[in-house]
Amino acid sequence: MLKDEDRIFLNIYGMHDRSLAGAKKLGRWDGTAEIIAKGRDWIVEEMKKSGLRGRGGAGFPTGLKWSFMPKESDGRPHYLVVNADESEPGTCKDREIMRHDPHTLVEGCLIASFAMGAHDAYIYIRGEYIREREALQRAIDEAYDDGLLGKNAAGSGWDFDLYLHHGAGAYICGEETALLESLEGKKGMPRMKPPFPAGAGLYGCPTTVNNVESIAVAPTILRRGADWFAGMGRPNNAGTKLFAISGHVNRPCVVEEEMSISFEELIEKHCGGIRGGWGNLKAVIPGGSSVPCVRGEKMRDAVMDYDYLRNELGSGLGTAAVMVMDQSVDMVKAIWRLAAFYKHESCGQCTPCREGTGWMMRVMERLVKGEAEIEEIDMLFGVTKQVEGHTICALGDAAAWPIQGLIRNFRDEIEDRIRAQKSGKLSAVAAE
Ligand code: L3W
Ligand code: SF4
Repeated sequence: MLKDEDRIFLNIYGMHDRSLAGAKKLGRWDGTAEIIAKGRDWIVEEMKKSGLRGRGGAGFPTGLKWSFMPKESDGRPHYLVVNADESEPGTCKDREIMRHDPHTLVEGCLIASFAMGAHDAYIYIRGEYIREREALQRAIDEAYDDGLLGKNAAGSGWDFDLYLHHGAGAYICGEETALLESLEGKKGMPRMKPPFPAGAGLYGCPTTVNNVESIAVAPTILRRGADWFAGMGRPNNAGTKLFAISGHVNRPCVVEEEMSISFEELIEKHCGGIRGGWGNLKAVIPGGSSVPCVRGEKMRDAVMDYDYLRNELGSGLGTAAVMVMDQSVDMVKAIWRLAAFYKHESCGQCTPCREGTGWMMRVMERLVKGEAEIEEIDMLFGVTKQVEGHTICALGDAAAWPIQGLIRNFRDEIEDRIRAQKSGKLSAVAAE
């Protein structure tokens, strides 16, 4: 359980003044120049030692990613790009940072950019985030007025400019290379990797793309030390994490907790328990809509971190958007809705995803109506396997995994539905 003194995000829900003056009282921008004076190598090594894994969904080690940026300049500028296109269904944690604690991010951008030799950084913010854009722009303007950005930023000797770019509301622009395309003024379509952005990213230049939370925690890690951060959570799952808990809990919330907290403790301590009690828990999607659902009874003792959810439950921590579903939820319909989402958001450039998402959605539609044959369940599973791992970007996997989770965990519900339809017992409401 996270101790109060170990919290990084001190202004979730905006209980304090979020202006620069208020942020400074909370310790933001404290000794930024001193951190930078320790040099690029020290910062990157410290980030590696902290064990921070990327908070955007994939959990790739942040310090390692920073180390991929070329040490020497070959004449091309380096860029940091912050992925603030928070669009994963269920995910609303970065929103809290940008609305109420924006200086954690702005300070993080300066330090991270210095560590990667970047004099410019872009924050790409989701189209729907109007208030967040305004709050963030205010923070950027304040930082310029105070000499924290611009020439000799924060007295560090490093010249640094930070730009905010407002997206137009497409889920796929959260995929890092689609985001770069969009930032360049093109249609947001993912690029083939490799090359990874560190080799050829924005305008073909060395670029690191990091999630908002990953960048926003960096200044505190560097102030308090890698060992402090690494001392929280289980090995390989270090630190604190923002969890966004929605659905059938008594008090949905965004909360910072220690990584590897148990699901039960997370829900009891911060959400007032499951609606109707633990016996009423049916399923949980623990990491945003792209990870498979898990049956409720398996979740109670679950450890909320990357390795446990993946290795023990076949799911994932993803963005730590924890969606809780009680017995009132029709699982087949819920996953059909996600299938429709991915079909809508597919950019269409690769065949398995373009055709597969439509195909999977249509079969899911027939399953909702109970109009399919039982054998089609295995066929649908087979199609998800044809899509998974055969596409340019992770959207194909993201479309396949929720359906795989449904079939693995709630096959009985699908079969019951087909049988009920055949015997004329499927209610009109269930099938609509
Ligand atoms: C250099 C290598 N760089 C990997 C970098 C790569 C990227 C990061 C992770 O998808 C997942 C997705 C969603 N040399 C490298 C390398 N990198 N190998 O590491 O890469 P990757 O491909 O594992 O994942 P990704 O494409 O970044 C992200 C899942 O997250 N997700 C949520 C997404 C939604 C949001 C949101 O709304 N905020 O993030 C939830 O599960 O499905 O699997 O930077 O370049 N050899
Ligand atoms: Fe586009 Fe889907 Fe291919 Fe990703 S997997 S590039 S979203 S068609």
